[in-house]
Amino acid sequence: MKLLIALPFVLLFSTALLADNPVIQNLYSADPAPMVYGDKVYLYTSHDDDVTENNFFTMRDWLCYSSSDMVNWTDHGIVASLKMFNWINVNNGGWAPQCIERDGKFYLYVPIQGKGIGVLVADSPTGPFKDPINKALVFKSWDDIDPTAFVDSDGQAYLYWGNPGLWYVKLNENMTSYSGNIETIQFTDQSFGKRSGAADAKRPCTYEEGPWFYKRNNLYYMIFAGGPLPEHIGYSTSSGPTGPWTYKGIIMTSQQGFAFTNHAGVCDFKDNSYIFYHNQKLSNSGYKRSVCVEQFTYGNDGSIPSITATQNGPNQIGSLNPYDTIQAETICWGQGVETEVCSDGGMNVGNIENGDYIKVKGVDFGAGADSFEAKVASNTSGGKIELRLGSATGTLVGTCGVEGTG
Ligand code: FUB
Repeated sequence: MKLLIALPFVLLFSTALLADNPVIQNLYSADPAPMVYGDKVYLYTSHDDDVTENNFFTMRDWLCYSSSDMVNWTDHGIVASLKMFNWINVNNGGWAPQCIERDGKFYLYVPIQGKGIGVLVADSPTGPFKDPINKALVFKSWDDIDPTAFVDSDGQAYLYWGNPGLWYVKLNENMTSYSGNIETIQFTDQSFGKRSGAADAKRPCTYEEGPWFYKRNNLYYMIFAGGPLPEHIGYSTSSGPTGPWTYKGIIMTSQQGFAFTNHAGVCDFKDNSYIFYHNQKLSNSGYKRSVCVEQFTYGNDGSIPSITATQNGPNQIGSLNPYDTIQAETICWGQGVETEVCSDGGMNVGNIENGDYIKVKGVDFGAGADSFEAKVASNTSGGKIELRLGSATGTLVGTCGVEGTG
């Protein structure tokens, strides 16, 4: 566990139902893309900068988090950035990502707004990622954003993407090239929903952007952000990977998101189903969004119910074992702290000031604990970490003194 300590600070072991949404509190995250691998969900997100330039999206890199219980999330920091692409020279436009695994390699598909879709590859879900092709994987126009990839059971992989159109290619087995043409999905009210308000040739139905493509029980799903603005989340299904698509309705209404965009990622994990989305709850700005998650249950016919955005988020799966080494940057809810790259490797929690806290949820102390160890440094005169139960003013169960270490 690594903490850079400044002043008294509270580590909170919570059993109480405090807000767990948004999932990430120390920075702005958007466009969630979950990937289940091993016994964890990896959550890739885009990253809205704290400082918005030109009153538009200001996005330069992509983040990764992981969880084995859906409420405590470990911060893996920035795993990819625009700087990794030598064929562009831009400092903005890192929009909605998706990472998928194939044969032990991890492929991160990212749009670089206005420049096409790039692909990065790594040997682990958290990187290091590298650009294996040194060019855009696809590029037609501005419309090439929001990639979603899926490997079907017959081994054929697909990449869908687009705003305001929806296109796909068949990816080759290497996942970094494709065969055949870029195909265009034809929109009708029956396939992607009748648009309320003005429809035009470019936006004839509800589909706007943010496709999320997967198969479950032999039914193919296309989740998408629908218009008009503010966006809602809708979905269509098909019996085949390339359609024909049948519109199935709205999953999350536009009133649920409170941002002018929304963007969904869906996964099954440990027998539960989850939808990730984003809102502007922490900023009140559509350019400073935050990722949230809800649990849901599919209908027997594969339908997705209408989902309400909540503050509490999903139920915890199992409990957190405090006798394992827990990274400090494993957080259910944090206040005041920041995470950063640690000079010892990995990440650490820093910028800690008096009264800041981290909540970790559902900690199982078993028969009880005698001691607490932390790996710490302080460039002030030190401080103390207080361990409290239930809330930041809850029962004090331990105090860890920290010397100034320089
Ligand atoms: O995050 C930038 C853009 O906003 C995404 O590419 C869209 O899906 C929308 O969320």
